[in-house]
Amino acid sequence: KLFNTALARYSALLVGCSSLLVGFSTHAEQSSTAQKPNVIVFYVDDLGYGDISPNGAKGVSTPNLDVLASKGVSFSDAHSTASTCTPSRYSLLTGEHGFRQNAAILAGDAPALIRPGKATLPSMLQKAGYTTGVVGKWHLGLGDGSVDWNKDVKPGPLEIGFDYSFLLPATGDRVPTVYLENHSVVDLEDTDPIEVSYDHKVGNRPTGVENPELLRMKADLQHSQTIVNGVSRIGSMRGGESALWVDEEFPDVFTEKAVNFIEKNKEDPFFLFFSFQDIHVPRLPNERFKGKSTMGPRGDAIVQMDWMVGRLMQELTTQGVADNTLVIFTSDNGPVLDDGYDDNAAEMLGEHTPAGPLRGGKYSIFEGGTRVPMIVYWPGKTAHTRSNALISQIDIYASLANLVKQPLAEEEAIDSLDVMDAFLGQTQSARTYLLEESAGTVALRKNNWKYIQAISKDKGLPDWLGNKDIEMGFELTPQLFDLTDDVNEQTNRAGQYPKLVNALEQKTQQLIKN
Ligand code: NG6
Ligand code: CA
Repeated sequence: KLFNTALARYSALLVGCSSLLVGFSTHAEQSSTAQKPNVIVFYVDDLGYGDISPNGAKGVSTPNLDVLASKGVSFSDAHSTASTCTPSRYSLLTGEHGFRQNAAILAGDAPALIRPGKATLPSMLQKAGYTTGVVGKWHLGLGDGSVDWNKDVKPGPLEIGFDYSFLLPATGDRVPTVYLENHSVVDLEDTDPIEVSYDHKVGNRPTGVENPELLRMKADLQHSQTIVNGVSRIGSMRGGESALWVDEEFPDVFTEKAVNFIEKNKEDPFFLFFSFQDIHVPRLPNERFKGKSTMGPRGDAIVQMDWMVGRLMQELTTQGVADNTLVIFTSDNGPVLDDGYDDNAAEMLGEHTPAGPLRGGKYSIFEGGTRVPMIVYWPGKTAHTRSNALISQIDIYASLANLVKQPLAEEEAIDSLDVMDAFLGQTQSARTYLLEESAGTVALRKNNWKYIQAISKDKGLPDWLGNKDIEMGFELTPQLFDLTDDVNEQTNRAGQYPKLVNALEQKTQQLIKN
């Protein structure tokens, strides 16, 4: 297992050397001469492959991403590891598949999933001399089991490698609906302590179930508990009135925190994980973005997200660090229209296809679940190109480690490969094999083959997804697609290629074991 990983890292290194021989300047060469670059990961929530202009969006325009794509590398086959948030984020930050830790969508009061002592992308960068920060959505759990929001909330990001954190603790649709800066809830008053529960009602704030007349947006049953800012949420919360967030302020609050972080750390190399609430539900864009797309709140949230990217890119220039900053823009999973609130996302779609040419989306094991937008830009270092390299966010860890010359321990980032040359657009070859995950089910890409494991009989759709328009892609028999001429995964060729199915099943099992 370890040998394989080492071998893969070594061969990726050889690719780097050979490109050096033919006269490319590689990252290895650059980092010995240049200062270590700042790194920003823009991590959008639930943004589909087709949701941005560079990938053909119709109902919305994203001018700031157009600029990024016109200068950097824009990928057509880049993946999150999973089709939901928590496992994807887990993989990005640990270089390890979510299923190794049974990572599933977490409640808003779940304990920290990445435990102190675990090597992480930010802790690796800290060792390499970086100052590290996370701003935005977390959704990786906090605390040790029964988190007390009125005391120091830990362990959290600061215990696993971040020097600074400003968080939305779980998701926009989950309580507690407060910001957490480092260990403390922002603007909390001692006289009004917070209590959160995911199994019974606490306090007497109105709920969506009891007072639907107070709602600005209709919601399904799971999203019909405590009402905050006119929107019912998942989970129950009392107290913390002075600390409650206002959803419409997210774009300004989060960009301001990020601006401050950049300003404070511009002299040293920094790593910023900028994790959007957009375009997750509830979609409540700021007034100035309302009506800026033809698709209602979901499209307007995309415009807002694009503005935030532009705002921070501009700040890099203002602070004089743009030329030395490596920017990675991507999403945690594919798109979803109805995710619990009635905001007309499906009705207002028009010609727009959120997953582009792909089948499925968020929650799905089809390509639309994990194949997401990715743009990488590092002035003067990235090629200006579109790349069809098969690439995974899980590889950011080992690739950056090599870039900053930080050796990895044997048990560190075990699923991560150094494919920095592919990230920089210097080669179009990255992975041969890539695992995709959805609710514990896995699929394997081998180049353009896509193999989806059969699910066992007892494992059907999770109840709460049953009545939604979501194609999970789960079948009781194996599925095999040839994406070369069937990127929409329509024709199951498993019956035609039994030997290949068998080989891909063996390979899947081997990779899962690692
Ligand atoms: C689901 C929620 C959904 C969303 C998702 C997490 C229900 C019915 N649905 O459980 O609305 O919050 O969790 O999304 O409760 S993710 O992008 O963070 O994975
Ligand atoms: Ca998500």
